[in-house]
Amino acid sequence: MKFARKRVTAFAAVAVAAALALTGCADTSGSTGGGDAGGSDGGSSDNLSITFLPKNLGNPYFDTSSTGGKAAVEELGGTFAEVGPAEATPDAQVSYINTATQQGVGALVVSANDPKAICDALNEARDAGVKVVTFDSDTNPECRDLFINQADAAGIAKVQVDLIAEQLGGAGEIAVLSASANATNQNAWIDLMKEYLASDFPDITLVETVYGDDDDQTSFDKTAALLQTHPELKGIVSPTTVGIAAAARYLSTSDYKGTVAITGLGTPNQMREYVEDGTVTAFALWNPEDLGYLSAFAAAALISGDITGAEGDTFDAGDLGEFEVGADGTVLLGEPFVFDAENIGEFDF
Ligand code: RAM
Repeated sequence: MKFARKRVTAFAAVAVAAALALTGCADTSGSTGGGDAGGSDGGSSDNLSITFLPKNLGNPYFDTSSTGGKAAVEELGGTFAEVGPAEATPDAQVSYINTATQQGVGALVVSANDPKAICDALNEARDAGVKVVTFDSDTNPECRDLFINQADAAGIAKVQVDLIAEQLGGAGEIAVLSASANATNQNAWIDLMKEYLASDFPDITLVETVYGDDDDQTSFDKTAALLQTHPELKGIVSPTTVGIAAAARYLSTSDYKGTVAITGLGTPNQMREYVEDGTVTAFALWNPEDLGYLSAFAAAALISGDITGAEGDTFDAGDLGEFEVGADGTVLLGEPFVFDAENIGEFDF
């Protein structure tokens, strides 16, 4: 697989993420204060204080995206911070947005738990001169300057359906174990999965979608409940790195191991043991470190006034090269990648 940034950075990413997890702290290296904030109407500024706000803290996926973001901000000579709530609930990010606005950060880089719930806070931030970049999970477009999309939503839906269809032999009952009920990214992918299932896999029935809230224990318990409620269940698709790891852990020590398939979106480091013990055949993802790195470069380009977020704007993203803003203020990182027993040993994130 050709992830655009050097793999060695992914190794470093894991070490930092592990250290953050151990201390239980957000990385606030570099203060987020001050600076002459420019306007969101295309004004320019040299206030390269960039704050990342993931859906929640304690998720290795976001630890890795923040590692990429931090590397980019440091490369640009700015100050990086990461803040966020413990739980991925719709409005839990509002207070963090308000604080960052009061601090006068140059940009906020946000993965939204809800497309609407944080909009007022984000627009107040923008009115105060903060550039707003969403990444991973978007808000409604009118609440941000840019959305950095990890991969085309239809492609993310397709790869997961293709994987479960292959693992099931094209027929049987499946369920979806998602993140939180309002998550923009998972809901978009699930809608597209349903369309693709209906058009291409008439013998696969999606019997239920449940929500583990991107919480490990909730996801684990929801997996157990699904298997109890649906005795004919043949597979689970979990389009969240938290959900798929919790479901695989449940299956790995249960009688369902090897008979109920689990696939979806996972990080190689969290899924490795379940691939090695035969619980999991294959799953997909992109490189979250690249996603964070690209998002930080996009934020910096907005802050400096190099771009406004208009379609056709181009900006430099360091090791990743040049990117162009597409329709609806969206920048696309790349394509999802499938991990399996053959290649998982090559990845460390
Ligand atoms: C979880 C989060 C994130 C999603 C990944 C695949 O880490 O829900 O938003 O993109 O899974």
